[in-house]
Amino acid sequence: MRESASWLAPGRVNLIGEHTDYNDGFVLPLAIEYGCRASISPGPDGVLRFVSAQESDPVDIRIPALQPERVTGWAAYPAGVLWALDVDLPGLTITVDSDVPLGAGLSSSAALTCSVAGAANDLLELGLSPRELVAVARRAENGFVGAPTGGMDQLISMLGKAGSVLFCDMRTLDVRPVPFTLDADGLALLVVDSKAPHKHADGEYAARRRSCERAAHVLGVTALRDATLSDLDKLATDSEGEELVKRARHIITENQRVQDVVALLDSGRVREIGPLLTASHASMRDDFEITVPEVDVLVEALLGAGAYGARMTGGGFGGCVIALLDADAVDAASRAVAEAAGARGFAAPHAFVTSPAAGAHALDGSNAG
Ligand code: GAF
Repeated sequence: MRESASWLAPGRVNLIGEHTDYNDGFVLPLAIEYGCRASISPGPDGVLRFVSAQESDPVDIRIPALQPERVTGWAAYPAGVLWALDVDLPGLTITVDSDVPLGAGLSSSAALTCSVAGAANDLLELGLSPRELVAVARRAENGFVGAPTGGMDQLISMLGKAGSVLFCDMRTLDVRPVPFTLDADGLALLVVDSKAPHKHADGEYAARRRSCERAAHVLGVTALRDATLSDLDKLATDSEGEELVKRARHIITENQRVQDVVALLDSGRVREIGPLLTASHASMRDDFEITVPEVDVLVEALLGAGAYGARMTGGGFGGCVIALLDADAVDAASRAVAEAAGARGFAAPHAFVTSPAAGAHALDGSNAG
């Protein structure tokens, strides 16, 4: 075992492809410059000690108690990673410090799990590949924390590339970086955190997943990735027909939009992706029903301020909106969202420009030993 190991893993925004990951579909996320730094070193005998710069008290877990559903709160995420490694563990101290805004839909949890997975892999000299670490981080969230999420967030946090969005096939887990350097075109990607409270987000996420699985089952396909618009009539006869048609229509059209955006980016026609981003938002609002008034208002304000396209990003029910716009329109757009939210009595949004950052990596100076 080494003396210590430290990793940094980023949060993400998703350019397009929402709720398609657990339908074996396509996503196009980018890592952002906010991330979580995890340092791990040998700790007290038989104990895993979790310390967070964002929490007042450390959490101690005796190693035999490292079992799904026995750990709650923020420490369940890093604890889940150590559980998912499935190795005999010594006592360890795990220290984390994150600047990914919490509850904003920017994947603070993947930043946490991926940074801990990387640091633990180095400290314990396990030799796992980045892809194996993605699987560990995902197992932590699905199998230990109990969140039925789809895998996009861990994939981009671990494999993100500076200057590129990552085109991911969530069936094969093949990924391809697609250059996304907006500066050169005088463009910017603006992220606006609605600060809307996440109401019932966990239950609604699980409900959307169940509807998609049911729709796939009714159609006799492995996942909605395999369905087409001409299949929708077959869903209409199910007892939940109206809802299944809407949910499936979002997934089918969203998978197509991701591929259309990739084709446009590949041919350098960046501004032309705007209408596809906005169509994605309409589909999430009207068919998948995962937006809330706080984010719909922001999208309208951004389009009114001249954005080429705008959409909610992430799991939904609050969180962030992204917009593609001219770099010199950023200030006016930021003022427009503040005014629009204020006029409706919503929380003051927080806007920042982002660009694709690097994925998870070891930090210099760690791994001594
Ligand atoms: C959340 C989940 F964690 C992802 O797996 C994905 O489903 C996303 O919501 C929606 O696209 O971030």
